[in-house]
Amino acid sequence: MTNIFLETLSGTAHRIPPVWLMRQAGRYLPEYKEVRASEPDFISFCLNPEKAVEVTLQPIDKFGFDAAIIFSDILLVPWAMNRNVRFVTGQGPLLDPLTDPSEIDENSLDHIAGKLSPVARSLSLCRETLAPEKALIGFAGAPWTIITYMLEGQSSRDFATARKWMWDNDRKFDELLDVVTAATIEFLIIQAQAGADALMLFDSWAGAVPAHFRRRVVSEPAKRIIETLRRRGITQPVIGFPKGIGEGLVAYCNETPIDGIGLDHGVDIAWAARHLPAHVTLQGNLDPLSLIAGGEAMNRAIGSILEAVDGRPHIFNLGHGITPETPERHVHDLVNRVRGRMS
Ligand code: 1CP
Repeated sequence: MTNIFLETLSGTAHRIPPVWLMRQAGRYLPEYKEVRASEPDFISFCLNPEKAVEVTLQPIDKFGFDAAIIFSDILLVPWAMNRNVRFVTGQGPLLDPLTDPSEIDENSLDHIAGKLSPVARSLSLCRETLAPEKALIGFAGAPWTIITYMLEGQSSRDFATARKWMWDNDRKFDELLDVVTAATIEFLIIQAQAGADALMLFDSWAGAVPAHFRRRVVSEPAKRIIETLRRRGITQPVIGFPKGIGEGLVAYCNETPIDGIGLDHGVDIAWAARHLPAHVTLQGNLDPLSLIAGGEAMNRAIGSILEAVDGRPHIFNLGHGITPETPERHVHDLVNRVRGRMS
């Protein structure tokens, strides 16, 4: 049985590309909301393998996506580092803001694999259930994106605290990058060993990093993570998603040993198809809000992405996560349009 997601990620272009959507499990699905309501604490929900697998598979069963992404969260890493992480309904994540790397409990690094073992269990359970032609994706946040939550203590618009900290604390910032990089590696290794077919590194807030620091803060940690995975025997392909870095994507693709690159909706896909190195598989970049409009506007946008990447290995996806307001009907329409069946 061929797995077109994995074939595409290893460099084979398919006439009909594989398709999945970032944040495909979640609040736009009534059946997700039902399971979610049974586990009010979000971290306990992520660490409940039976429930995590159930919601991971919901969008596969419903829409027939080519890949499932395990239900978990990037903020489980600071949680496993003993930072006080909680999710407050209507407010998002809250953390006690870190003011100095010395506040990090270094011993916590020895226990990352143990504390996050329920996520590994979710992956192995999920891999047993998932059809062989579907791929299973494990993931982590990239160090910078995790650090923004650790320093800001919450979601942010401009990441002023984290950016100011970067300029004020040269050596300490590197220390922080080192420790979060080490924790991220442990999280990805247990996911790969448990049965993830591919790994994705979400650097959702890479666009906030001044270009001056991009190599050190975005590319170098990604490079170190992937090189360490390879040294430790992990062979699964890795997709990088440095959101919002525009022209910086060329350097990122050349500076990191990634197999695939996630493209946000701010990137001109025709430019990406022409300028990003040929050995990297492209993924993305439909604006998630086009799924709210649906109809011809969405179909035209899908058509122009397919046209721009024609001949290059490409995994169809959004430029960022699907939003809770998305009508399910439009998700079905998207999958049909990508697979060439107009409904
Ligand atoms: O109430 C709820 O149900 C919580 C909503 C939710 C969900 C469904 C959160 C809280 N996390 C998740 C799951 C999740 N998070 C997945 C697996 C589900 C899937 O994709 O199908 C994944 C891949 C993530 C990754 C994630 N979490 C990212 C990176 C991707 C991205 O969208 O940029 C980030 C930044 C987070 C942090 C996070 N988790 C949740 C919230 C509300 C936030 C903050 C987001 C922000 O700061 O804007």
